[in-house]
Amino acid sequence: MSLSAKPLRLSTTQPDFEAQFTARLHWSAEQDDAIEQRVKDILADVRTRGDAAVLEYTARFDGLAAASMAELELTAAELKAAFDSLPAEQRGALQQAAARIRRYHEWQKTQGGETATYRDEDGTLLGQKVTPLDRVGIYVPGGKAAYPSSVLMNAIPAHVAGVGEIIMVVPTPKGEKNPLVLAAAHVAGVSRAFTLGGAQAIGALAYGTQTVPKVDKITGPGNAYVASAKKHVFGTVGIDMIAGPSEILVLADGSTPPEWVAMDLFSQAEHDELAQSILLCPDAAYIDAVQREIDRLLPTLPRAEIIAKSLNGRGALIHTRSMEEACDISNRIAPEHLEVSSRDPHQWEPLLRHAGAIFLGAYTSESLGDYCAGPNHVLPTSGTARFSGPLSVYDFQKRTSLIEVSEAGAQQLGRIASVLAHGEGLQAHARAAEMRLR
Ligand code: HSO
Ligand code: ZN
Repeated sequence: MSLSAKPLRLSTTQPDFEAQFTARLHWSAEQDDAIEQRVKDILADVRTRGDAAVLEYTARFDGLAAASMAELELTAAELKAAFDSLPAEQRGALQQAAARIRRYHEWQKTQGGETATYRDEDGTLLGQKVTPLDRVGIYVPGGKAAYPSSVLMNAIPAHVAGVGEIIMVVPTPKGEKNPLVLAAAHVAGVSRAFTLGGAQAIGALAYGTQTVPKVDKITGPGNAYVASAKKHVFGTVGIDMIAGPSEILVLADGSTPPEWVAMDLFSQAEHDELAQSILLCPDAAYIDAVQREIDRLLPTLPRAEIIAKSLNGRGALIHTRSMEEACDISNRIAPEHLEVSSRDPHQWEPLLRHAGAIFLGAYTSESLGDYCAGPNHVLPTSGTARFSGPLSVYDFQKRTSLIEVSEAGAQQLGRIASVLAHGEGLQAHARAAEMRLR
């Protein structure tokens, strides 16, 4: 079988561009009512029966029979042993990646992640106190999407934020553990870990069981069941976001070797048949060159089949009138990852407003960001970068307002509050303010 990958070729000058472009972008998480109902049932069952329910679902769905929850807990010694068992090269790479991710998030914490106050002229103190969450749960997918890098990207910001306890859950169908995932948990400072997955794991974290402690927030990606369960428990606990398939948009001026761009498009396509890779470029000959590299390189990749499905179904190579127009289109897409593959990326960066992460210049392959540049790789997808940003230390903290009104301040504020309270018909409010007037 010979595979081929032909992303949809479009030009912004063609008359039906808008229609074609919109159709290609369209993606919505299929709302499967059957899944919804099963998830609700599982959550309700875990809530009432706790460990017993979790054990039953784990045996049924993961083929992992355990007599007690203790058997499903990964001890700190086991995580460390997994780390020690790795080849030195992998241990080193995990540690170096972790150190860079930690450094970045430590810096991030100094950028608005700390308690701060100011005083009015009359001595009134105002500000916000920042405190970490007590306990968070991190969901790590199993199977084909088991990413040790995602363990680092979720657990390290939590650790840096000062979260007291980090509980990791990871499905291990048939009990097959992924040593790199366990090792990453060791490196990232996970407090406790369980071989649990699916809606039952989300339920255990959200409601707590006899063995699994109840957390305050759950982060991390998962399949349709996990996504649905996270939506249902939101409100009982916090959640990070609901992640869709991975996306990359490359904005190219034609100065980067086309094979680099082709491989970058592949790098997100290989995640998922539904992943989206798009090239925007004002140079038609360069787009031809990228397509030639796609043809040449595709057969060399083990995941060629997934890549081909992703590129044929959702990929696009778009010829634009100019780099400025390419920036406009990129803003409309609001991609998860945006590479500015240009000789002068800083010329274009100010025009780019919506993206999960922007990778500047030919050397900044998106894959470096996935593993070790330092910023978080958990990013908003499906256009949600219009209103949200990367997972961060701020997701593992909360803010509490601080207010200390001085005697002088109470005179001025008391008059304002009194007027507004009377206006709202709230006598006790008004008098509480008035009593403090001299
Ligand atoms: N690109 C993915 C993250 C990842 N890539 C993990 C490789 N491993 C997030 O969109
Ligand atoms: Zn990736």
